[in-house]
Amino acid sequence: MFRFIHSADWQLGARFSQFGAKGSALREARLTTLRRTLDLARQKSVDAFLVAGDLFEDNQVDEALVSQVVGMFSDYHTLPIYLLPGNHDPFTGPDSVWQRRSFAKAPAHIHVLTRVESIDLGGVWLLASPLQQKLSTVDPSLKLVDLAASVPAGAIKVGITHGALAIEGKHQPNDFPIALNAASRAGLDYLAVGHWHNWLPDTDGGRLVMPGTPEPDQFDQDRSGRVAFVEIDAPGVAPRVEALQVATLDWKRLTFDFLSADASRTSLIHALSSLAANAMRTVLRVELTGTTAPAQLAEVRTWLEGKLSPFLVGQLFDRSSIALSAAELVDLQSRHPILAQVLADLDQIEVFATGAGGPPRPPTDATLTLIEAQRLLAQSKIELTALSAEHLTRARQVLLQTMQEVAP
Ligand SMILES: [Mn+2]
Repeated sequence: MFRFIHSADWQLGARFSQFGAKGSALREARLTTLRRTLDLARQKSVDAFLVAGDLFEDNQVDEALVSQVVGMFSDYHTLPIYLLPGNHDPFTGPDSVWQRRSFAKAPAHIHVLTRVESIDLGGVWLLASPLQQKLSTVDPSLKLVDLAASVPAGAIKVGITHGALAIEGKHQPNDFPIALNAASRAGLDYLAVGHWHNWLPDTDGGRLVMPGTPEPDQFDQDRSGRVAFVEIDAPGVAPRVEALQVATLDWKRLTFDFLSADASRTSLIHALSSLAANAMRTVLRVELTGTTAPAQLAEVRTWLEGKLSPFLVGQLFDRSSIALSAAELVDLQSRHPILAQVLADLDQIEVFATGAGGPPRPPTDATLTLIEAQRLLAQSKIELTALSAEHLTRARQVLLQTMQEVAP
């Protein structure tokens, strides 16, 4: 039996600059998670610890980080560790992170898979296809086909590589597209893949696994924060794969919608109190949506800022738009006559496109003709009839915000 941990996409050194000074807490969390995962590997006495690419955010990460990571791996001297260069940290030669002094001095149980090679782990073969560039249209698992044929038949064969899965419409052509049958095509018992940050289940009869990032880095990842714990009883026997939850931080997104402000406030109070116990481990974003008056927006912002302060990261993300009174609108239009004309043209386009006008407005000199509207839209390859009221509403919101932000 062969038992191992398969992880990928640690992206150590990722900056998280969108969170300002809090970014360092997120960087630190990744190291906490790595240490926890190595502890788990030791508790389970696994035969190997695999990183299927993108251990590092890029090849330019600080030497202090590289030294810290190699130092951490060094503490687990009974655990064979195999690190594969991915597209973020490709093995490009002397300038790659794998050529740093820390790796040159690393103890022998830390292996960097810098070339296409097969490694004998004692009746079990690890077959590696590392990345040596940031982009390629070639499937990196193709190199594993010949490699697998060159090792003794009747051995357990585990491949490791990095790239997108070649799922129609879900990958870029130059993002190392890996065939969905890459494991069975090469006769592998298991293919450890990294690249996408959500766990991708049930591919190639359960032999091809993408575990996702062990530490979430986006709000919409519902299947991240895991590593794969894999057991293979014998050659040709389906692997047992268990997702181990290892993440340190939880990313949550909540919404306050001004269209239903009272209900939003009630449900936010409820949601925030359920997150309170774990606040220092939560990266929280509250999105403001809908339309509201400036005074109400200010009141809600102040209220929310107080509620968000206990969280490790508490981010207000304002997607709401300002509802202006008729007097405010007249004032704005008089200060921005050209943009006011654009606003009137948008209203007119909505009449042409949908037969109905936008919101009532103080009268302007709407002079846009149907022919002119079609000519203007054609320049942007837009069919007048393809425009919906929602498109025009969005365009007006952007314009109104611009009018309020630019100096009169
Ligand atoms: Mn990647």
